[in-house]
Amino acid sequence: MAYETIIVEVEDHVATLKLNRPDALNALNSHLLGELSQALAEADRNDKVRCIIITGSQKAFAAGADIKEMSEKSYVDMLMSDFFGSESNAITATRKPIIAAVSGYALGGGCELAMMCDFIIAADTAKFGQPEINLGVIPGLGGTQRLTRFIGKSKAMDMVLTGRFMDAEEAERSGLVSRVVPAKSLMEEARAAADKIAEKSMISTVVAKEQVNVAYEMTLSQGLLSERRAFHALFNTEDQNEGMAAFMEKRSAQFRDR
Ligand code: CO8
Repeated sequence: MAYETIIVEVEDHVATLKLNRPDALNALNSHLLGELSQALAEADRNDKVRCIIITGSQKAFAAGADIKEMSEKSYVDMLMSDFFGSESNAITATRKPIIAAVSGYALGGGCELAMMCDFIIAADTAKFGQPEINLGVIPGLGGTQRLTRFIGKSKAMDMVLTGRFMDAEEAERSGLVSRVVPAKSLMEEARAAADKIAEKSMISTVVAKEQVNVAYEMTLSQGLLSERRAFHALFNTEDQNEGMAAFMEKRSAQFRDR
């Protein structure tokens, strides 16, 4: 399907979704987030796709929600449309792994979109921030919640209350991103990570993603039980037989998602 605000490329087992509003530094408006949700749902349904990358341009992953779109809205408009509610739910409902490949600005909703992905690979040019306080509002897509879980209260308060930007090195040191790579090799590194993920059994990949996310929603004892039961259940798959047999036979596993 053709989109206006994102470019979708499926190559081998990886779908790359590139945010494409260059004149607005990829600001997230309803149209873009609607298309992104649709493209993610499509990638989730496509049996060929085993991993997804969301990226932006060199200058901006996304410089936030579109301030021009929001500026005229009233409380009632926001409430009654549940502004960006269904789109953000659709993004986090994606079952396949999503890597955010971030170069340049990831601000406000852009930083929050990156945090909705499963992990973030940052170019050394990346800048993260929650500057909504400068607009007289607060983060609305997870910046007070996910960011606090990622980097802890003190740094999250610092970012959210001052609106300052964090560079890639600080973001890695703080646990916001999983790795920092030179800007010129960002897509190559993201692609290599996606290819690695694509080699695994899709069954254990989907279950692993679910279980890491369980850690954000449950107590430790509930989470550990959930993980153990999911682990037990994987012993009902051909891919578990194959993975363990391949180890013992000193060959690489040929997973068939069964
Ligand atoms: N929204 C709309 N347009 C934008 C945005 C944005 N967030 N960011 C940049 N643009 C536009 C600019 O207006 C400009 O367009 P034009 O040429 O037509 O004036 C173009 O992109 C280029 O931007 P700049 O000229 O400003 O580029 P600079 O290199 O000088 O500056 C910055 C880059 C520092 C990134 C600067 O553009 C900036 O500060 N942008 C705004 C950052 C920001 O405040 N982001 C937070 C937005 S609010 C938000 O994200 C809330 C999310 C929660 C939603 C909740 C739903 C429930």
